[in-house]
Amino acid sequence: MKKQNMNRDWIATARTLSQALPYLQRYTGAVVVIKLGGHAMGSDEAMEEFARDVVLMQMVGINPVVVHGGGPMINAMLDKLEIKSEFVNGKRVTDQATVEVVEMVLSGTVNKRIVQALNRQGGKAIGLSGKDANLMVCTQTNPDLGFVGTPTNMNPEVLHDLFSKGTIPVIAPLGAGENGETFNVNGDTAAGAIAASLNADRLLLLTDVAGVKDGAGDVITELKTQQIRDLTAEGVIAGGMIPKTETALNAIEGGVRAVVILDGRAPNACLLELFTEHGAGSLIRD
Ligand code: X2W
Repeated sequence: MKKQNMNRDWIATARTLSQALPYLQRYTGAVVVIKLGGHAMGSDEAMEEFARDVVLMQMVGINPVVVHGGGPMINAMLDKLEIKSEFVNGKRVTDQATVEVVEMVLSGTVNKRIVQALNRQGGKAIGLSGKDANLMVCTQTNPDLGFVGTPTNMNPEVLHDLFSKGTIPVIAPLGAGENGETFNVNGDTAAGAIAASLNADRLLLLTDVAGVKDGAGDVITELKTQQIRDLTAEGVIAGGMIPKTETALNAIEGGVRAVVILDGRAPNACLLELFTEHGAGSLIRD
């Protein structure tokens, strides 16, 4: 009995792989930018699973780029150091002391955790931030926010070099200022700007909600950009979803083919989205 069940499992696995063929063909050579938010980063097991999915993407011919956040990890370190921090419209007010902690946590701990997880799964990942090779040059967003940056000049050549070597870039959302400043960039904003600079085929925004919800609270699986604008005007899209949908609209305007907002804590979220008919979360396109 047990043996028969096991056979059935293996047959299902083989069928799943076979059914993935059209999707694998569709995405060969595609650039997929994955934003991994701090809230979507779970246990070591969840990180291992995420890493396995990204390495698999690379093995089947996709060029994945991971852009990460780490807001909760920055909060924990600021608390430890007794540095107070507040958010205005979803952006952390960032003074000199804060930006040093942001860089230490994002480029240090968080970035290297992801790099190591990918490498442990057999990938070849390299960690960098927007400062490396002037990937993301920023100007100050608003003097009231201190060292918070808006990406103004993207130099993605280094990413193409890494793709050609089969390397997976893992990017911390810090930007270089024209005068040598370090800018703290919202992770979604950075992912959108990087995806646009690469004319990415997909930007996957992994978060801790299932997707964009309608008035009844059900996830909308596919939306046009105009629907996003309408639902925002009606107040259906509100709160923490607004920075995500704004990122999606800007990315699409900047040349990204489609953006997906999905729950990064769901098992194999990225694979489900890319390689099955079912998809995951909310797909937004023009
Ligand atoms: C963010 C950068 C990290 C981030 C911050 O300081 O928290 C700004 O707010 P999540 O995990 O994606 O939220 N930067 C300007 O965006 O992390």
